[in-house]
Amino acid sequence: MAVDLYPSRQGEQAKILRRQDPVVHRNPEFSDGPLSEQELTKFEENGYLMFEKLFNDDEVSIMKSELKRTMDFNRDREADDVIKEPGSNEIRSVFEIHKDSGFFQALSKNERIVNAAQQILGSQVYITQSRINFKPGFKGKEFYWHSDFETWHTEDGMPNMRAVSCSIILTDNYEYNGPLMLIPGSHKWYISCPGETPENNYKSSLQKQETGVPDNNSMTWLVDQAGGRIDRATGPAGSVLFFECNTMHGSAGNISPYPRSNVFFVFNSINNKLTDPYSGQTPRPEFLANREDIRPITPNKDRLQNFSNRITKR
Ligand code: 6CS
Ligand code: FE
Repeated sequence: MAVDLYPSRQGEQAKILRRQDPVVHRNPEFSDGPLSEQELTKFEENGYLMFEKLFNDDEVSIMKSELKRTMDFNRDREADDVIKEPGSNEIRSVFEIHKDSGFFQALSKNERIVNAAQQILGSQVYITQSRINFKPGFKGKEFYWHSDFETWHTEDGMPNMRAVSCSIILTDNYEYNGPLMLIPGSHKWYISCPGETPENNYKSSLQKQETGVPDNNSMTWLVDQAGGRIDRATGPAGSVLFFECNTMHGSAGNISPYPRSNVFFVFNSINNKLTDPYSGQTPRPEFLANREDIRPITPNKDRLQNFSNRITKR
């Protein structure tokens, strides 16, 4: 196996390591994307970038009806890719929605988001993971602080930091319904986390992550280096947040009456395909970490449209 640039979960001691990879992979071949030089620099500095209403109200209403259909379809479906809230039967996440053969598959190829991902990663891209997070009102539970890359590297064998998450906000995100919180600049550091990965960790970590989370000292250090700032991805439905795979993020529970639903597509560079997990364990299932039949996405220019007469899942 190639050298492990980002060792983690290898002992009791947390370590703060420097990032070894560029944040924006500038490549003239993909430089005529939608992002301005100023936006790219902002992404480079902060590790995330929010676009207000990248999708208009008509598009949002299509997305919402498709979201409802996906919810209804999965409510009583017992399947690995449907994750319930800890201690209840409420849906927390539905994974691998970009293979639904309908609306979300088309959305995952939408040129507005794919072109931005290509520009940031400086290559063609594919989807390594996708999901919808529901976070219902009153009882949506938190996501503790984590870097996605820490998990994807250790448990899925993602070699380098060359992936970007795209979160399309489907409900208005307020300060009080558990919006995503991000630490500016945290993507420039890698928190090598204490502890070891339990077997089949994903069976509990998708409900409540306890391994691969930063210790309190490293987390305090990260917030201090950001000048005490913790940013929030608030905004109207249709807004889109791009965040770098190593940006430290998390979200609080939602005890407001208003749900907070997002669609997540994780674009990975075609030059950064998954290898064997660096933990030495068995790879996680395909619905969490795509390995089969990987092909670069051809961006899609079509208008979004309802797929209400089509089956929702494979
Ligand atoms: O396991 C995953 O791939 C994702 N889920 C959690 C709870 N943390 C890491 C990553 O975002
Ligand atoms: Fe995450």
